[in-house]
Amino acid sequence: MITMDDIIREGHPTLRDVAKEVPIPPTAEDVALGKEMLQFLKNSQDPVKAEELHLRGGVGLAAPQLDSSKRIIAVHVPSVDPEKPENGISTVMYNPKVLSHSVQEACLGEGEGCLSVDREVPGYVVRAARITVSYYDAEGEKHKIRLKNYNAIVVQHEIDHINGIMFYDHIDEKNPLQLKDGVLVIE
Ligand code: FHF
Ligand code: ZN
Repeated sequence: MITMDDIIREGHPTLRDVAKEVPIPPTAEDVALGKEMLQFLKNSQDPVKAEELHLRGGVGLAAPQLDSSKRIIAVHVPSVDPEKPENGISTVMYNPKVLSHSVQEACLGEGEGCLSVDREVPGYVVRAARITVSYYDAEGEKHKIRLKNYNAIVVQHEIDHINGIMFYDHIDEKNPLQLKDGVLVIE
């Protein structure tokens, strides 16, 4: 089981490496890792388990955060509307790739945080509002999906990790809370 002790923190060089593609179909080891990553996210969002295990709540996790320099990410964003579970996303992606993105930009109104960053970093993290992503699943099947708003932001945060990029790299250090016109603010 993955716990906070397995997550490396900023300053660890692996977080700045470009992770390696994984073989497709994924090896049994990579399938097991993906499952563990998704289970960590579920546990971290379960109030009872999160307290027992001292987990910080997370909606995404990338293999490099576990000091494993592989292009594997997990995302677990439950839909806010129980009538529309398709608005959420819960999956493991092997070799995910952003095929295209909107010109329109978006950011979270609260800024972003990271399981590998034990401090608050204020500032807007401006990203694409919509992306088209390809990835392989645990069975080696290829998928191509369109994501928007919050789901798109989370997946971009995770794909950044497999490219050695941290969320604060996107923050304007001179004017962290200044937004250009037209940037969609997600509350
Ligand atoms: C999080 N947590 O998941 C943040 C951090 C925008 O690479 O957003 O570092 F648990 C992955 C509902 C709403 C339930 C929010 C991507 C952020 C990715 C993890 N928590 C939440 C929740 C959260 C990071 N990460 C603050 C830990
Ligand atoms: Zn992160």
